[in-house]
Amino acid sequence: MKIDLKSKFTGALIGTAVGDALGAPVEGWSMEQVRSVYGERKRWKMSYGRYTDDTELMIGVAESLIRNKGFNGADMARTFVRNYDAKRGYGPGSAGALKRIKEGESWDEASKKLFGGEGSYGNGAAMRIAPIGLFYYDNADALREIAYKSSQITHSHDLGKEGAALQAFAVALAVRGQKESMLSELKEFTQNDVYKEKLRRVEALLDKGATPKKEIIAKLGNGMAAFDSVPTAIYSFLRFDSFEDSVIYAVSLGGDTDTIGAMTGAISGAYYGKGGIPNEWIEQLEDGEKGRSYIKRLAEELYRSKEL
Ligand code: R7I
Ligand code: MG
Ligand code: MG
Repeated sequence: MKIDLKSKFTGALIGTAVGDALGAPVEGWSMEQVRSVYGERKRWKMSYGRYTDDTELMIGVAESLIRNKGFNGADMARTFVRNYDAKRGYGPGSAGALKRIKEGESWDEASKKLFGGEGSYGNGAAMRIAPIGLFYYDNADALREIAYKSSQITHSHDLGKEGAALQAFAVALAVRGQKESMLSELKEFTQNDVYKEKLRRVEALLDKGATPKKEIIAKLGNGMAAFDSVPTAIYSFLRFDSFEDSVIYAVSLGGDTDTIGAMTGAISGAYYGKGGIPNEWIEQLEDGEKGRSYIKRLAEELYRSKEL
């Protein structure tokens, strides 16, 4: 079945928000604690519906790409600063970089001072990257370059940037309908040994089929580091045949649930389109000033800016 491109753009952005909102109430919880909230049922009810920093930053990426008809680092950084709402629960590194930018430091310098000058390898650049995966879905070189540059605003560590590029490329491949060949394409795309090893593990685990969640967590990770969460999202997408099953699985692993949910939701939404996302979840999403209606409009504008 051919899913139209506009629906895929909407699916990726709304999918990010849905995964984020499902994971938000249980972020940092163990697998067992998550089960105690959502239960063993196959269908999950979204009770909360508010998104976190993951989606707020994703919105900023989309807004800036649309306004500039492509990447503009200073504008994207300013947009993050303008949209910043501490109640959405930002990672300390991202919050620190945005504060420095607000105080006048340049967009591509502020993040370098984090973590003793190492820069952050958190998943904060990857979790917001869906609009870049969409905008550059047909150009892998531009996608890599812009994924790295957009990461630099908050994440200057190579592992933070590579995780963002990998997540962006997974979204791009999903837009192109490449699920079967996704893993081999990703393995070829990544330039980093840490991610190459993680992708080898993803492949071995997929070949193995049903595997205890504890083993998935041990081998792929469920934490806030990009290399402990981006491969987990890719696995969660590839392992199942629907948006719903993939995102429920991602959140059920516990740990950084909103973020692994958001990233799995982005890839799955880009693959199945908006129609693949359960309506009850979309309707439960907040719909204030920058809620679900706004996110849908952003996806449509991003799609139009791509078509022009
Ligand atoms: O990556 P970031 O924006 O965090 C995103 C997370 C998501 O779960 C969101 O939902 C939100 O809850 O926050 O924020 P960072 O602080 O840059 O990175 C996340 C964490 O990764 C840090 O707080 C550190 O624990 C760890 N980390 C590092 N630790 C040591 N050395 C990241 N980089 C380093 C490092 O270089
Ligand atoms: Mg969050
Ligand atoms: Mg998180």
